[in-house]
Amino acid sequence: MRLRLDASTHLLVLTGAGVSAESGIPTFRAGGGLWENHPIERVASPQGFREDPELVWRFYSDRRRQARDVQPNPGHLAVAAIEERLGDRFLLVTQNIDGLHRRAGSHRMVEIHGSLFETRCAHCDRPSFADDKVYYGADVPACDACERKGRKGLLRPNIVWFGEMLDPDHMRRIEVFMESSARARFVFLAIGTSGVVYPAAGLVLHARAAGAETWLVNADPPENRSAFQHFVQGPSGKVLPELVEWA
Ligand code: BV8
Repeated sequence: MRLRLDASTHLLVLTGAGVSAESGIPTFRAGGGLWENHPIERVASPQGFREDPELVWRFYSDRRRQARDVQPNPGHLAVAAIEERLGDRFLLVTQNIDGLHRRAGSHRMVEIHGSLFETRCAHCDRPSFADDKVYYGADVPACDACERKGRKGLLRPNIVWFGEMLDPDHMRRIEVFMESSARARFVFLAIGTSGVVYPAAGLVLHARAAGAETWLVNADPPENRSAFQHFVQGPSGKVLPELVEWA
């Protein structure tokens, strides 16, 4: 089954960990997934960070090192090539924090769960900053802006943890794109996501309400499979380069 696109199509793409699997980054919920050696709440939640910031920095340092050492795969490149053709009628929303879409050439992108290669302070509102350092052992990085004010502030990855709100500007950008697409031919394409984590997993329903034709490319049927009109089963690195038929 092929997805027909033409220059007037508005396309919203949502990706999850599955699109990075063929680059060698383990997904979250597959066997041997990232979280199997750590309970979620211990490494991807504010309380986990409060209780054991060293463990959390070791977990994310491992992921920084891993993401740095792998390459984007043909699935990432195919998504960037579609953006090239559609321009401002395209928006990519990714749940992934690994930076591989950006390295594959994606620009019109919202990283709704944050970025592995950015750090911010857990206590003050200093802007987040680019950071690819890996922190191991007891040296949990401290915020120098807090120190200058005589306060203690710990740095943390600029990532959205469970129980934390997503960036309202990100959600607004997605909403505006959906509104502007409602009057055109609007396609929503999800790739490599288990449809478990909200609000990302609910985007397909908002897109349908805005009149979108809904497509899913996934290795196996996910939780919210029934929300999609079209389901192409297979690895995204193989399916995506052949999926689109340009009119
Ligand atoms: C929020 C950053 C308001 C960290 C992540 C009870 C019911 C419903 C919702 C909730 C609930 N209790 C709490 C909630 C809300 C919660 C939530 O949804 N929990 C779930 C677990 C039930 N959501 C939140 O907390 C969000 N915030 O709602 O704020 C609020 C506030 C307070 C209280 C309540 C609400 C914040 C969510 C963000 C969490 N942060 N990431 C990090 O990355 O370390 S989520 C994390 O999961 C990643 O971002 C990941 O991307 C995301 C989703 O997972 P997937 O990407 O889908 O990956 P997964 O492994 O699951 O699936 C991969 C898929 O790919 C599989 O289907 C597989 O078959 C497929 N695949 C594999 N290989 C391939 C492939 N497909 C194609 N090709 C291949 N080669």
